[in-house]
Amino acid sequence: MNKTIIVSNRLPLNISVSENELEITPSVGGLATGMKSVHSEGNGIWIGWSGINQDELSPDLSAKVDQEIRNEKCVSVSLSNQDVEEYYEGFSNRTLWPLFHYFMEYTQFERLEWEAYKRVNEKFAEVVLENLEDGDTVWVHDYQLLLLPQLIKDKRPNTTIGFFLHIPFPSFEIFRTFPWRKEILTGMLGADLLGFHTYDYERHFLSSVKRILRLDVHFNEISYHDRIVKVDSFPMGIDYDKYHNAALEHKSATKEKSDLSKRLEEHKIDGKKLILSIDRMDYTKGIPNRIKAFEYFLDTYPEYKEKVRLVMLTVPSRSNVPQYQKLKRETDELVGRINGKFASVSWTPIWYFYRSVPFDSIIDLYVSSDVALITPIRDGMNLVAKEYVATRTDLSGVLILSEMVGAAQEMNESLLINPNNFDDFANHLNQALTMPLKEQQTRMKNLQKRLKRYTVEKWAEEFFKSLDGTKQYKSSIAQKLSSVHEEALINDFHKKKKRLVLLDYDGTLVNFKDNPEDASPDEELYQLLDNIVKQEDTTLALISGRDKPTFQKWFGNKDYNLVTDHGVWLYQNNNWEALERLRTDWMKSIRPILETFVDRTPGTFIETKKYSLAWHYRTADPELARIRTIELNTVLTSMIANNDLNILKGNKVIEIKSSNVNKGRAVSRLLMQKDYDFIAVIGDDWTDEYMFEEAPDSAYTIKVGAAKTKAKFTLKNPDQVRQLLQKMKN
Ligand code: GDG
Repeated sequence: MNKTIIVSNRLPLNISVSENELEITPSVGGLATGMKSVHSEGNGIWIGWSGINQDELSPDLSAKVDQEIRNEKCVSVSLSNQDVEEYYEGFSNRTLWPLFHYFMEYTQFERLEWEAYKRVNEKFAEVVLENLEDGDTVWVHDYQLLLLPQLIKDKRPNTTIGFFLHIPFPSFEIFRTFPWRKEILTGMLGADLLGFHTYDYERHFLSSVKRILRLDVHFNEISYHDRIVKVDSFPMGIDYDKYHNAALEHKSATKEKSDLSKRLEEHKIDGKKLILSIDRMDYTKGIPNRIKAFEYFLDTYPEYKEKVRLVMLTVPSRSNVPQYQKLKRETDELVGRINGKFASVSWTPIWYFYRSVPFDSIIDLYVSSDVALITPIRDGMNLVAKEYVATRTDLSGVLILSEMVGAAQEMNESLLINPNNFDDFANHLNQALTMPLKEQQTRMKNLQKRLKRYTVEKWAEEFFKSLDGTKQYKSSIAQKLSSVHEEALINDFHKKKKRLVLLDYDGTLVNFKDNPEDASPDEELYQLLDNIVKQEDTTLALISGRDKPTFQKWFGNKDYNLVTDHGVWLYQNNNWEALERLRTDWMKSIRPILETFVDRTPGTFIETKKYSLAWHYRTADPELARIRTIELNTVLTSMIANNDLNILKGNKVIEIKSSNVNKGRAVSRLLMQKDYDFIAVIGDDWTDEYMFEEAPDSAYTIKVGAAKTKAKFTLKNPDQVRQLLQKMKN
């Protein structure tokens, strides 16, 4: 039975070992909850690091740990202290975490740690591969494992792989600074589906893919070699019922009040109000900023002195990393200073806890607080905001939420603020504290409605549905030219007596270059083509959008048939013949238009061919080029109506030429010359689709690259085409 393998840096288990005694408790975090149904289904497993260094345990105890982990349907990846130091605390938390959260000043680029990151991702890949069977699906989580999807895909190309990033994906301007940006992107592209919390992160990722890897992106699909990678947003939810029911129970008469709950209630007498914040002690969460803004609030609205209190729960995190130690000191000092500034005999403005508390205490805090103040500087999603809303069983309470967190995209009914604007901060806090109950309830009701529907289980389910959908791509794009097909093609080629081989040039026989003149044929290519054409009864035709002079220069002394300018000219038996009668008088009115586009779009240029004009935008900024191509298309469409012209959209080029010319017409002319019994057609471009259409059913039609095509088969790139031609040698 096919299974699902979940992979994350940490296993969803808490393991403690003391005096040779072992205690394992399943973790109750959001991710573990969301994955519960996926994980428990069939023989699904979860792969990750156990959080302890098993090398330091006795062999007996280590084996016992492994066994206990297995009992929980988990498999551990063993990490040494050095791995943890360099890959986890180092590259993950001192490079990726700050960079992806826009904290460039905290980001360090250490080659040694990058090497460790690669090494540990490979360790994870090894364990995944050991446990992977045909038909299994793999779902990889988060920024510690960005290279893992490709490492798995390389070894097991048929495995369906999903990846979800729990933190933001930064804008291109930030991501481009990263020394190993290409490796990270290609690592992620090993997945069939890439999920982000919000559309903005998805958009940033696609922008980097376009700009850095220069790949084609259609809406949210990336053509990558012979695959299509889908990118989408899936905002992670919470286990709504768990929080809601815990809050109901908290309020039930039978439940005995906890000490914390009693203390919180004591504070609320005489209509005093509690404001709550809960976060890990992390610089992304904006803790010092929040304290300073609270000070500004008390200065601006002094009437709230002795009337409100900020309860701040900060949970210790990554305390080995220097920036976190500094943050802790800064927070301690700020709380001390502000409490000192405002405190009276009976009141301190901030209650500050630096510790982790049990789940019940979290519920106590949520239930007792009138306002939740969730103001990170940057946060992938933020589940605390959602949990607070879920616990408001009487619909009272106000959520103040930073615009910079993923959750802000779907929690419009909260009071959204820019946490760096202290006036905004103070005014909204005042608004929250004076908000009529009716308005609180209306807002809370709408917030709850969405959270109830889009729970963490639903999130996992939606991701899986979409991941399953990517399997259809594999069947909807033409099938890869497998070794079986290849063998059939070659055998057929050698057997038949009237053979025709039709080949496009750019993107098919040679890779694209920034400047088309640089993509001239190399010695290997001449050899390969010569080897085909010198076989008896074989016609070889190169069919290209290139112009006649260029092909004359490159291939004029060869025995190949040449079709240039997309089908205008045919070269056979040392003779050029015009297949179409073409006008060029339109060029003088179209060229100035193209020139304005060149002026306004850096990196683009006009190529003048005998019968056509081509606007190339391969090296332009892809986002700008996308806008300009739509613009140009609109302008040209209105211009050409009376001119009998055609606009061809090629690979990063728009070409304008007399209408009715296309490669297909040239192909049908060649097909009429002889009763061919073997026909192979290979091309990569949109314009080559005309050739595939014209070819008879019995032909071997091959598209280079991944895209929807009329061809029967695909090959990845010009290298693979050359390997095929090599095998067609006599
Ligand atoms: C990353 C992304 C994204 C906190 N203190 C205690 C405690 N908690 C629980 C909360 C909540 C969770 O921890 C924190 O979740 P967040 O989403 O706020 O933040 P990160 O840990 O930074 O998580 C984040 C998330 O991944 C999911 O994709 O939302 O943006 O940074 O559930 O309730 N729980 C207990 N005691 C505590 O002291 N029991």
